[in-house]
Amino acid sequence: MFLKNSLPSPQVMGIINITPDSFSDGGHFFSIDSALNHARLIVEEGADIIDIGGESTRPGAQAVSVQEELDRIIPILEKIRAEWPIKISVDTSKAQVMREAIAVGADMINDIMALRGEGCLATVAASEQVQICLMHIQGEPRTMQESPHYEEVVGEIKAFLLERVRACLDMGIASNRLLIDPGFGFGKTVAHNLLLMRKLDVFSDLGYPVLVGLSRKSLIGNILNKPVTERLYGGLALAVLAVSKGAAVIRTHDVAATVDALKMTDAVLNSQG
Ligand code: 7PM
Repeated sequence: MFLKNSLPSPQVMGIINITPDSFSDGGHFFSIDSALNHARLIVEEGADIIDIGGESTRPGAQAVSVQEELDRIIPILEKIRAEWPIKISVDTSKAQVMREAIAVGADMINDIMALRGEGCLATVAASEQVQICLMHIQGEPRTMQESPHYEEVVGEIKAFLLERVRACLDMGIASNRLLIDPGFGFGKTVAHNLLLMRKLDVFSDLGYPVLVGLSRKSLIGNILNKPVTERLYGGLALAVLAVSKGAAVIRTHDVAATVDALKMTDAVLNSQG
């Protein structure tokens, strides 16, 4: 039955850990088995999308070579693709990684640099289907938290995302392949993050699905004064708020809890009468 005013149900994107293999020495080997076990859990817990990343975006993190990123991502992507019918997102800012991930069946590219890297726009444009999440970041991961500054944070991030959307459309990428993301924690103070959450409807009103990543972030740690292991409840509160302001996809480490929280939220938002 057609439900008047019903919105698409929010989707959950589960983050897969690709952790250094504890049996190797220099942290160059990544355990495929532990990544696949984690993928199975994410699927069983009801995620709609699984996000695979091979490069840490942590402030101060070492850059990873193209080959190393490929070695971490591609075998795991191929095995997930063969085993489960879940949508697969690849977290990368490198054109070559995008190209090879698309070739082995990635459904989405999640690029914290919003396709500003060399050859990235053309690579995504060359594929007919792949979706692309355009995220805002101020600065670069290594230094982004040193002194975030905006005159008007919501307007500046909106203008940035619209400029990246325009760049995609100009390359011939269909508008229904695009998602946008204000990039919580990426060159933002706590005050910036709180304002972005309060005004999240500004982004969902642009007409592109909004993806948000809030899971375990320092925004939560800062308000609750809790370490990263104790940020689930705070993260669920933010996920519910984000969906009530129109977010379409929640990126999270905690899939089972987020699926329940969003089913409940969706039942209320889409209830009739
Ligand atoms: C250190 C700093 C480690 C930041 C991990 C992170 C997002 C993302 C990430 C997001 C999209 C994290 C982040 N966050 N992709 N990748 N949106 N689209 O906490 O907010 O997971 S990495």
